[in-house]
Amino acid sequence: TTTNNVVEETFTTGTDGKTGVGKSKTGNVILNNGNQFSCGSRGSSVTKICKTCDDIVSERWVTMVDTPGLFDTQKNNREVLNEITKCKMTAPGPHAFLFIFRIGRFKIEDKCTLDLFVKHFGENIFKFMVVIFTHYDDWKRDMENDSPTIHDFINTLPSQLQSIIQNKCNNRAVAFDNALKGLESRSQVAELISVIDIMNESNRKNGIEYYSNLDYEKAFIIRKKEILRRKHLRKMQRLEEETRVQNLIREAVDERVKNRLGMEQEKWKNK
Ligand SMILES: Nc1nc2c(ncn2[C@@H]2O[C@H](COP(=O)(O)OP(=O)(O)OP(=O)(O)O)[C@@H](O)[C@H]2O)c(=O)[nH]1
Ligand SMILES: [Mg+2]
Repeated sequence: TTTNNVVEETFTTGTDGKTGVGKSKTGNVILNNGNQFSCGSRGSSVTKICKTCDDIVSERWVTMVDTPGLFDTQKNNREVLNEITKCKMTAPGPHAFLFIFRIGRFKIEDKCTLDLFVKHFGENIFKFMVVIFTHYDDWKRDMENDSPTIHDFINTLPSQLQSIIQNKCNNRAVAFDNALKGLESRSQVAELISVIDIMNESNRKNGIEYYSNLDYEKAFIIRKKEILRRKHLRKMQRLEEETRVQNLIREAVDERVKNRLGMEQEKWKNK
């Protein structure tokens, strides 16, 4: 809402996803202010560190964080997730996570990207997640039907991802054609902002404002517990293996001693 030209509403959001899917370009399109975030069609990952930029979009301040992508061509996923965390967890916390996929054939790496992200930030992240499918222009070109919707595309995805979008993200998915200009481009941004508004409104009703440090700490504890559980499991497996080998040795020794004794007894009997 605006009162006397003062923008009251404000929110922080960021682009996340695999490298090269169009995160930075989408950030630029949302902010409508040119090339704040470097993007490009290159053979290796473009965005290396997070960058924050803000502007008025649909009558509110939007702070946008552009992040590097997972499966970066040089950095490992742990380094990328740490870089995203450093930037995302600046107070108070993001109101939305824009998880970006490139429209097209869904690959194992796409699923891994989402899994890694959710493992790192915890299941609570779904409350703030909106999925954006970029390269909508490619999809439109390929379709015979004149006006395919993004939900037509979602119906073609593997059922696991369909279910995540429909159930965990409450069907919050928007298509972006980042090649569009002018009004057409702004109308897709307005659609996204209205999806975020509805999400924020519903979160506020449940007493949640943004993804907080507490959400992150909860996820951190779950991750640590999982690491400890796996370590414990490996230790138990090692112990079991050691005991099994020791028993085998003992059995073999017992067998040899028994045979030896038998032979000695035979010798005595025959004397
Ligand atoms: N035609 C078309 N091109 C797009 C679209 N979205 C992004 N691109 C192009 O895809 C290329 C990669 O986009 P980036 O925004 O750099 O991708 P990124 O996810 O930020 O990549 P990294 O920073 O390397 O992880 C650029 O050349 C963009 O112009 C889209 O919707 N349609
Ligand atoms: Mg980028």
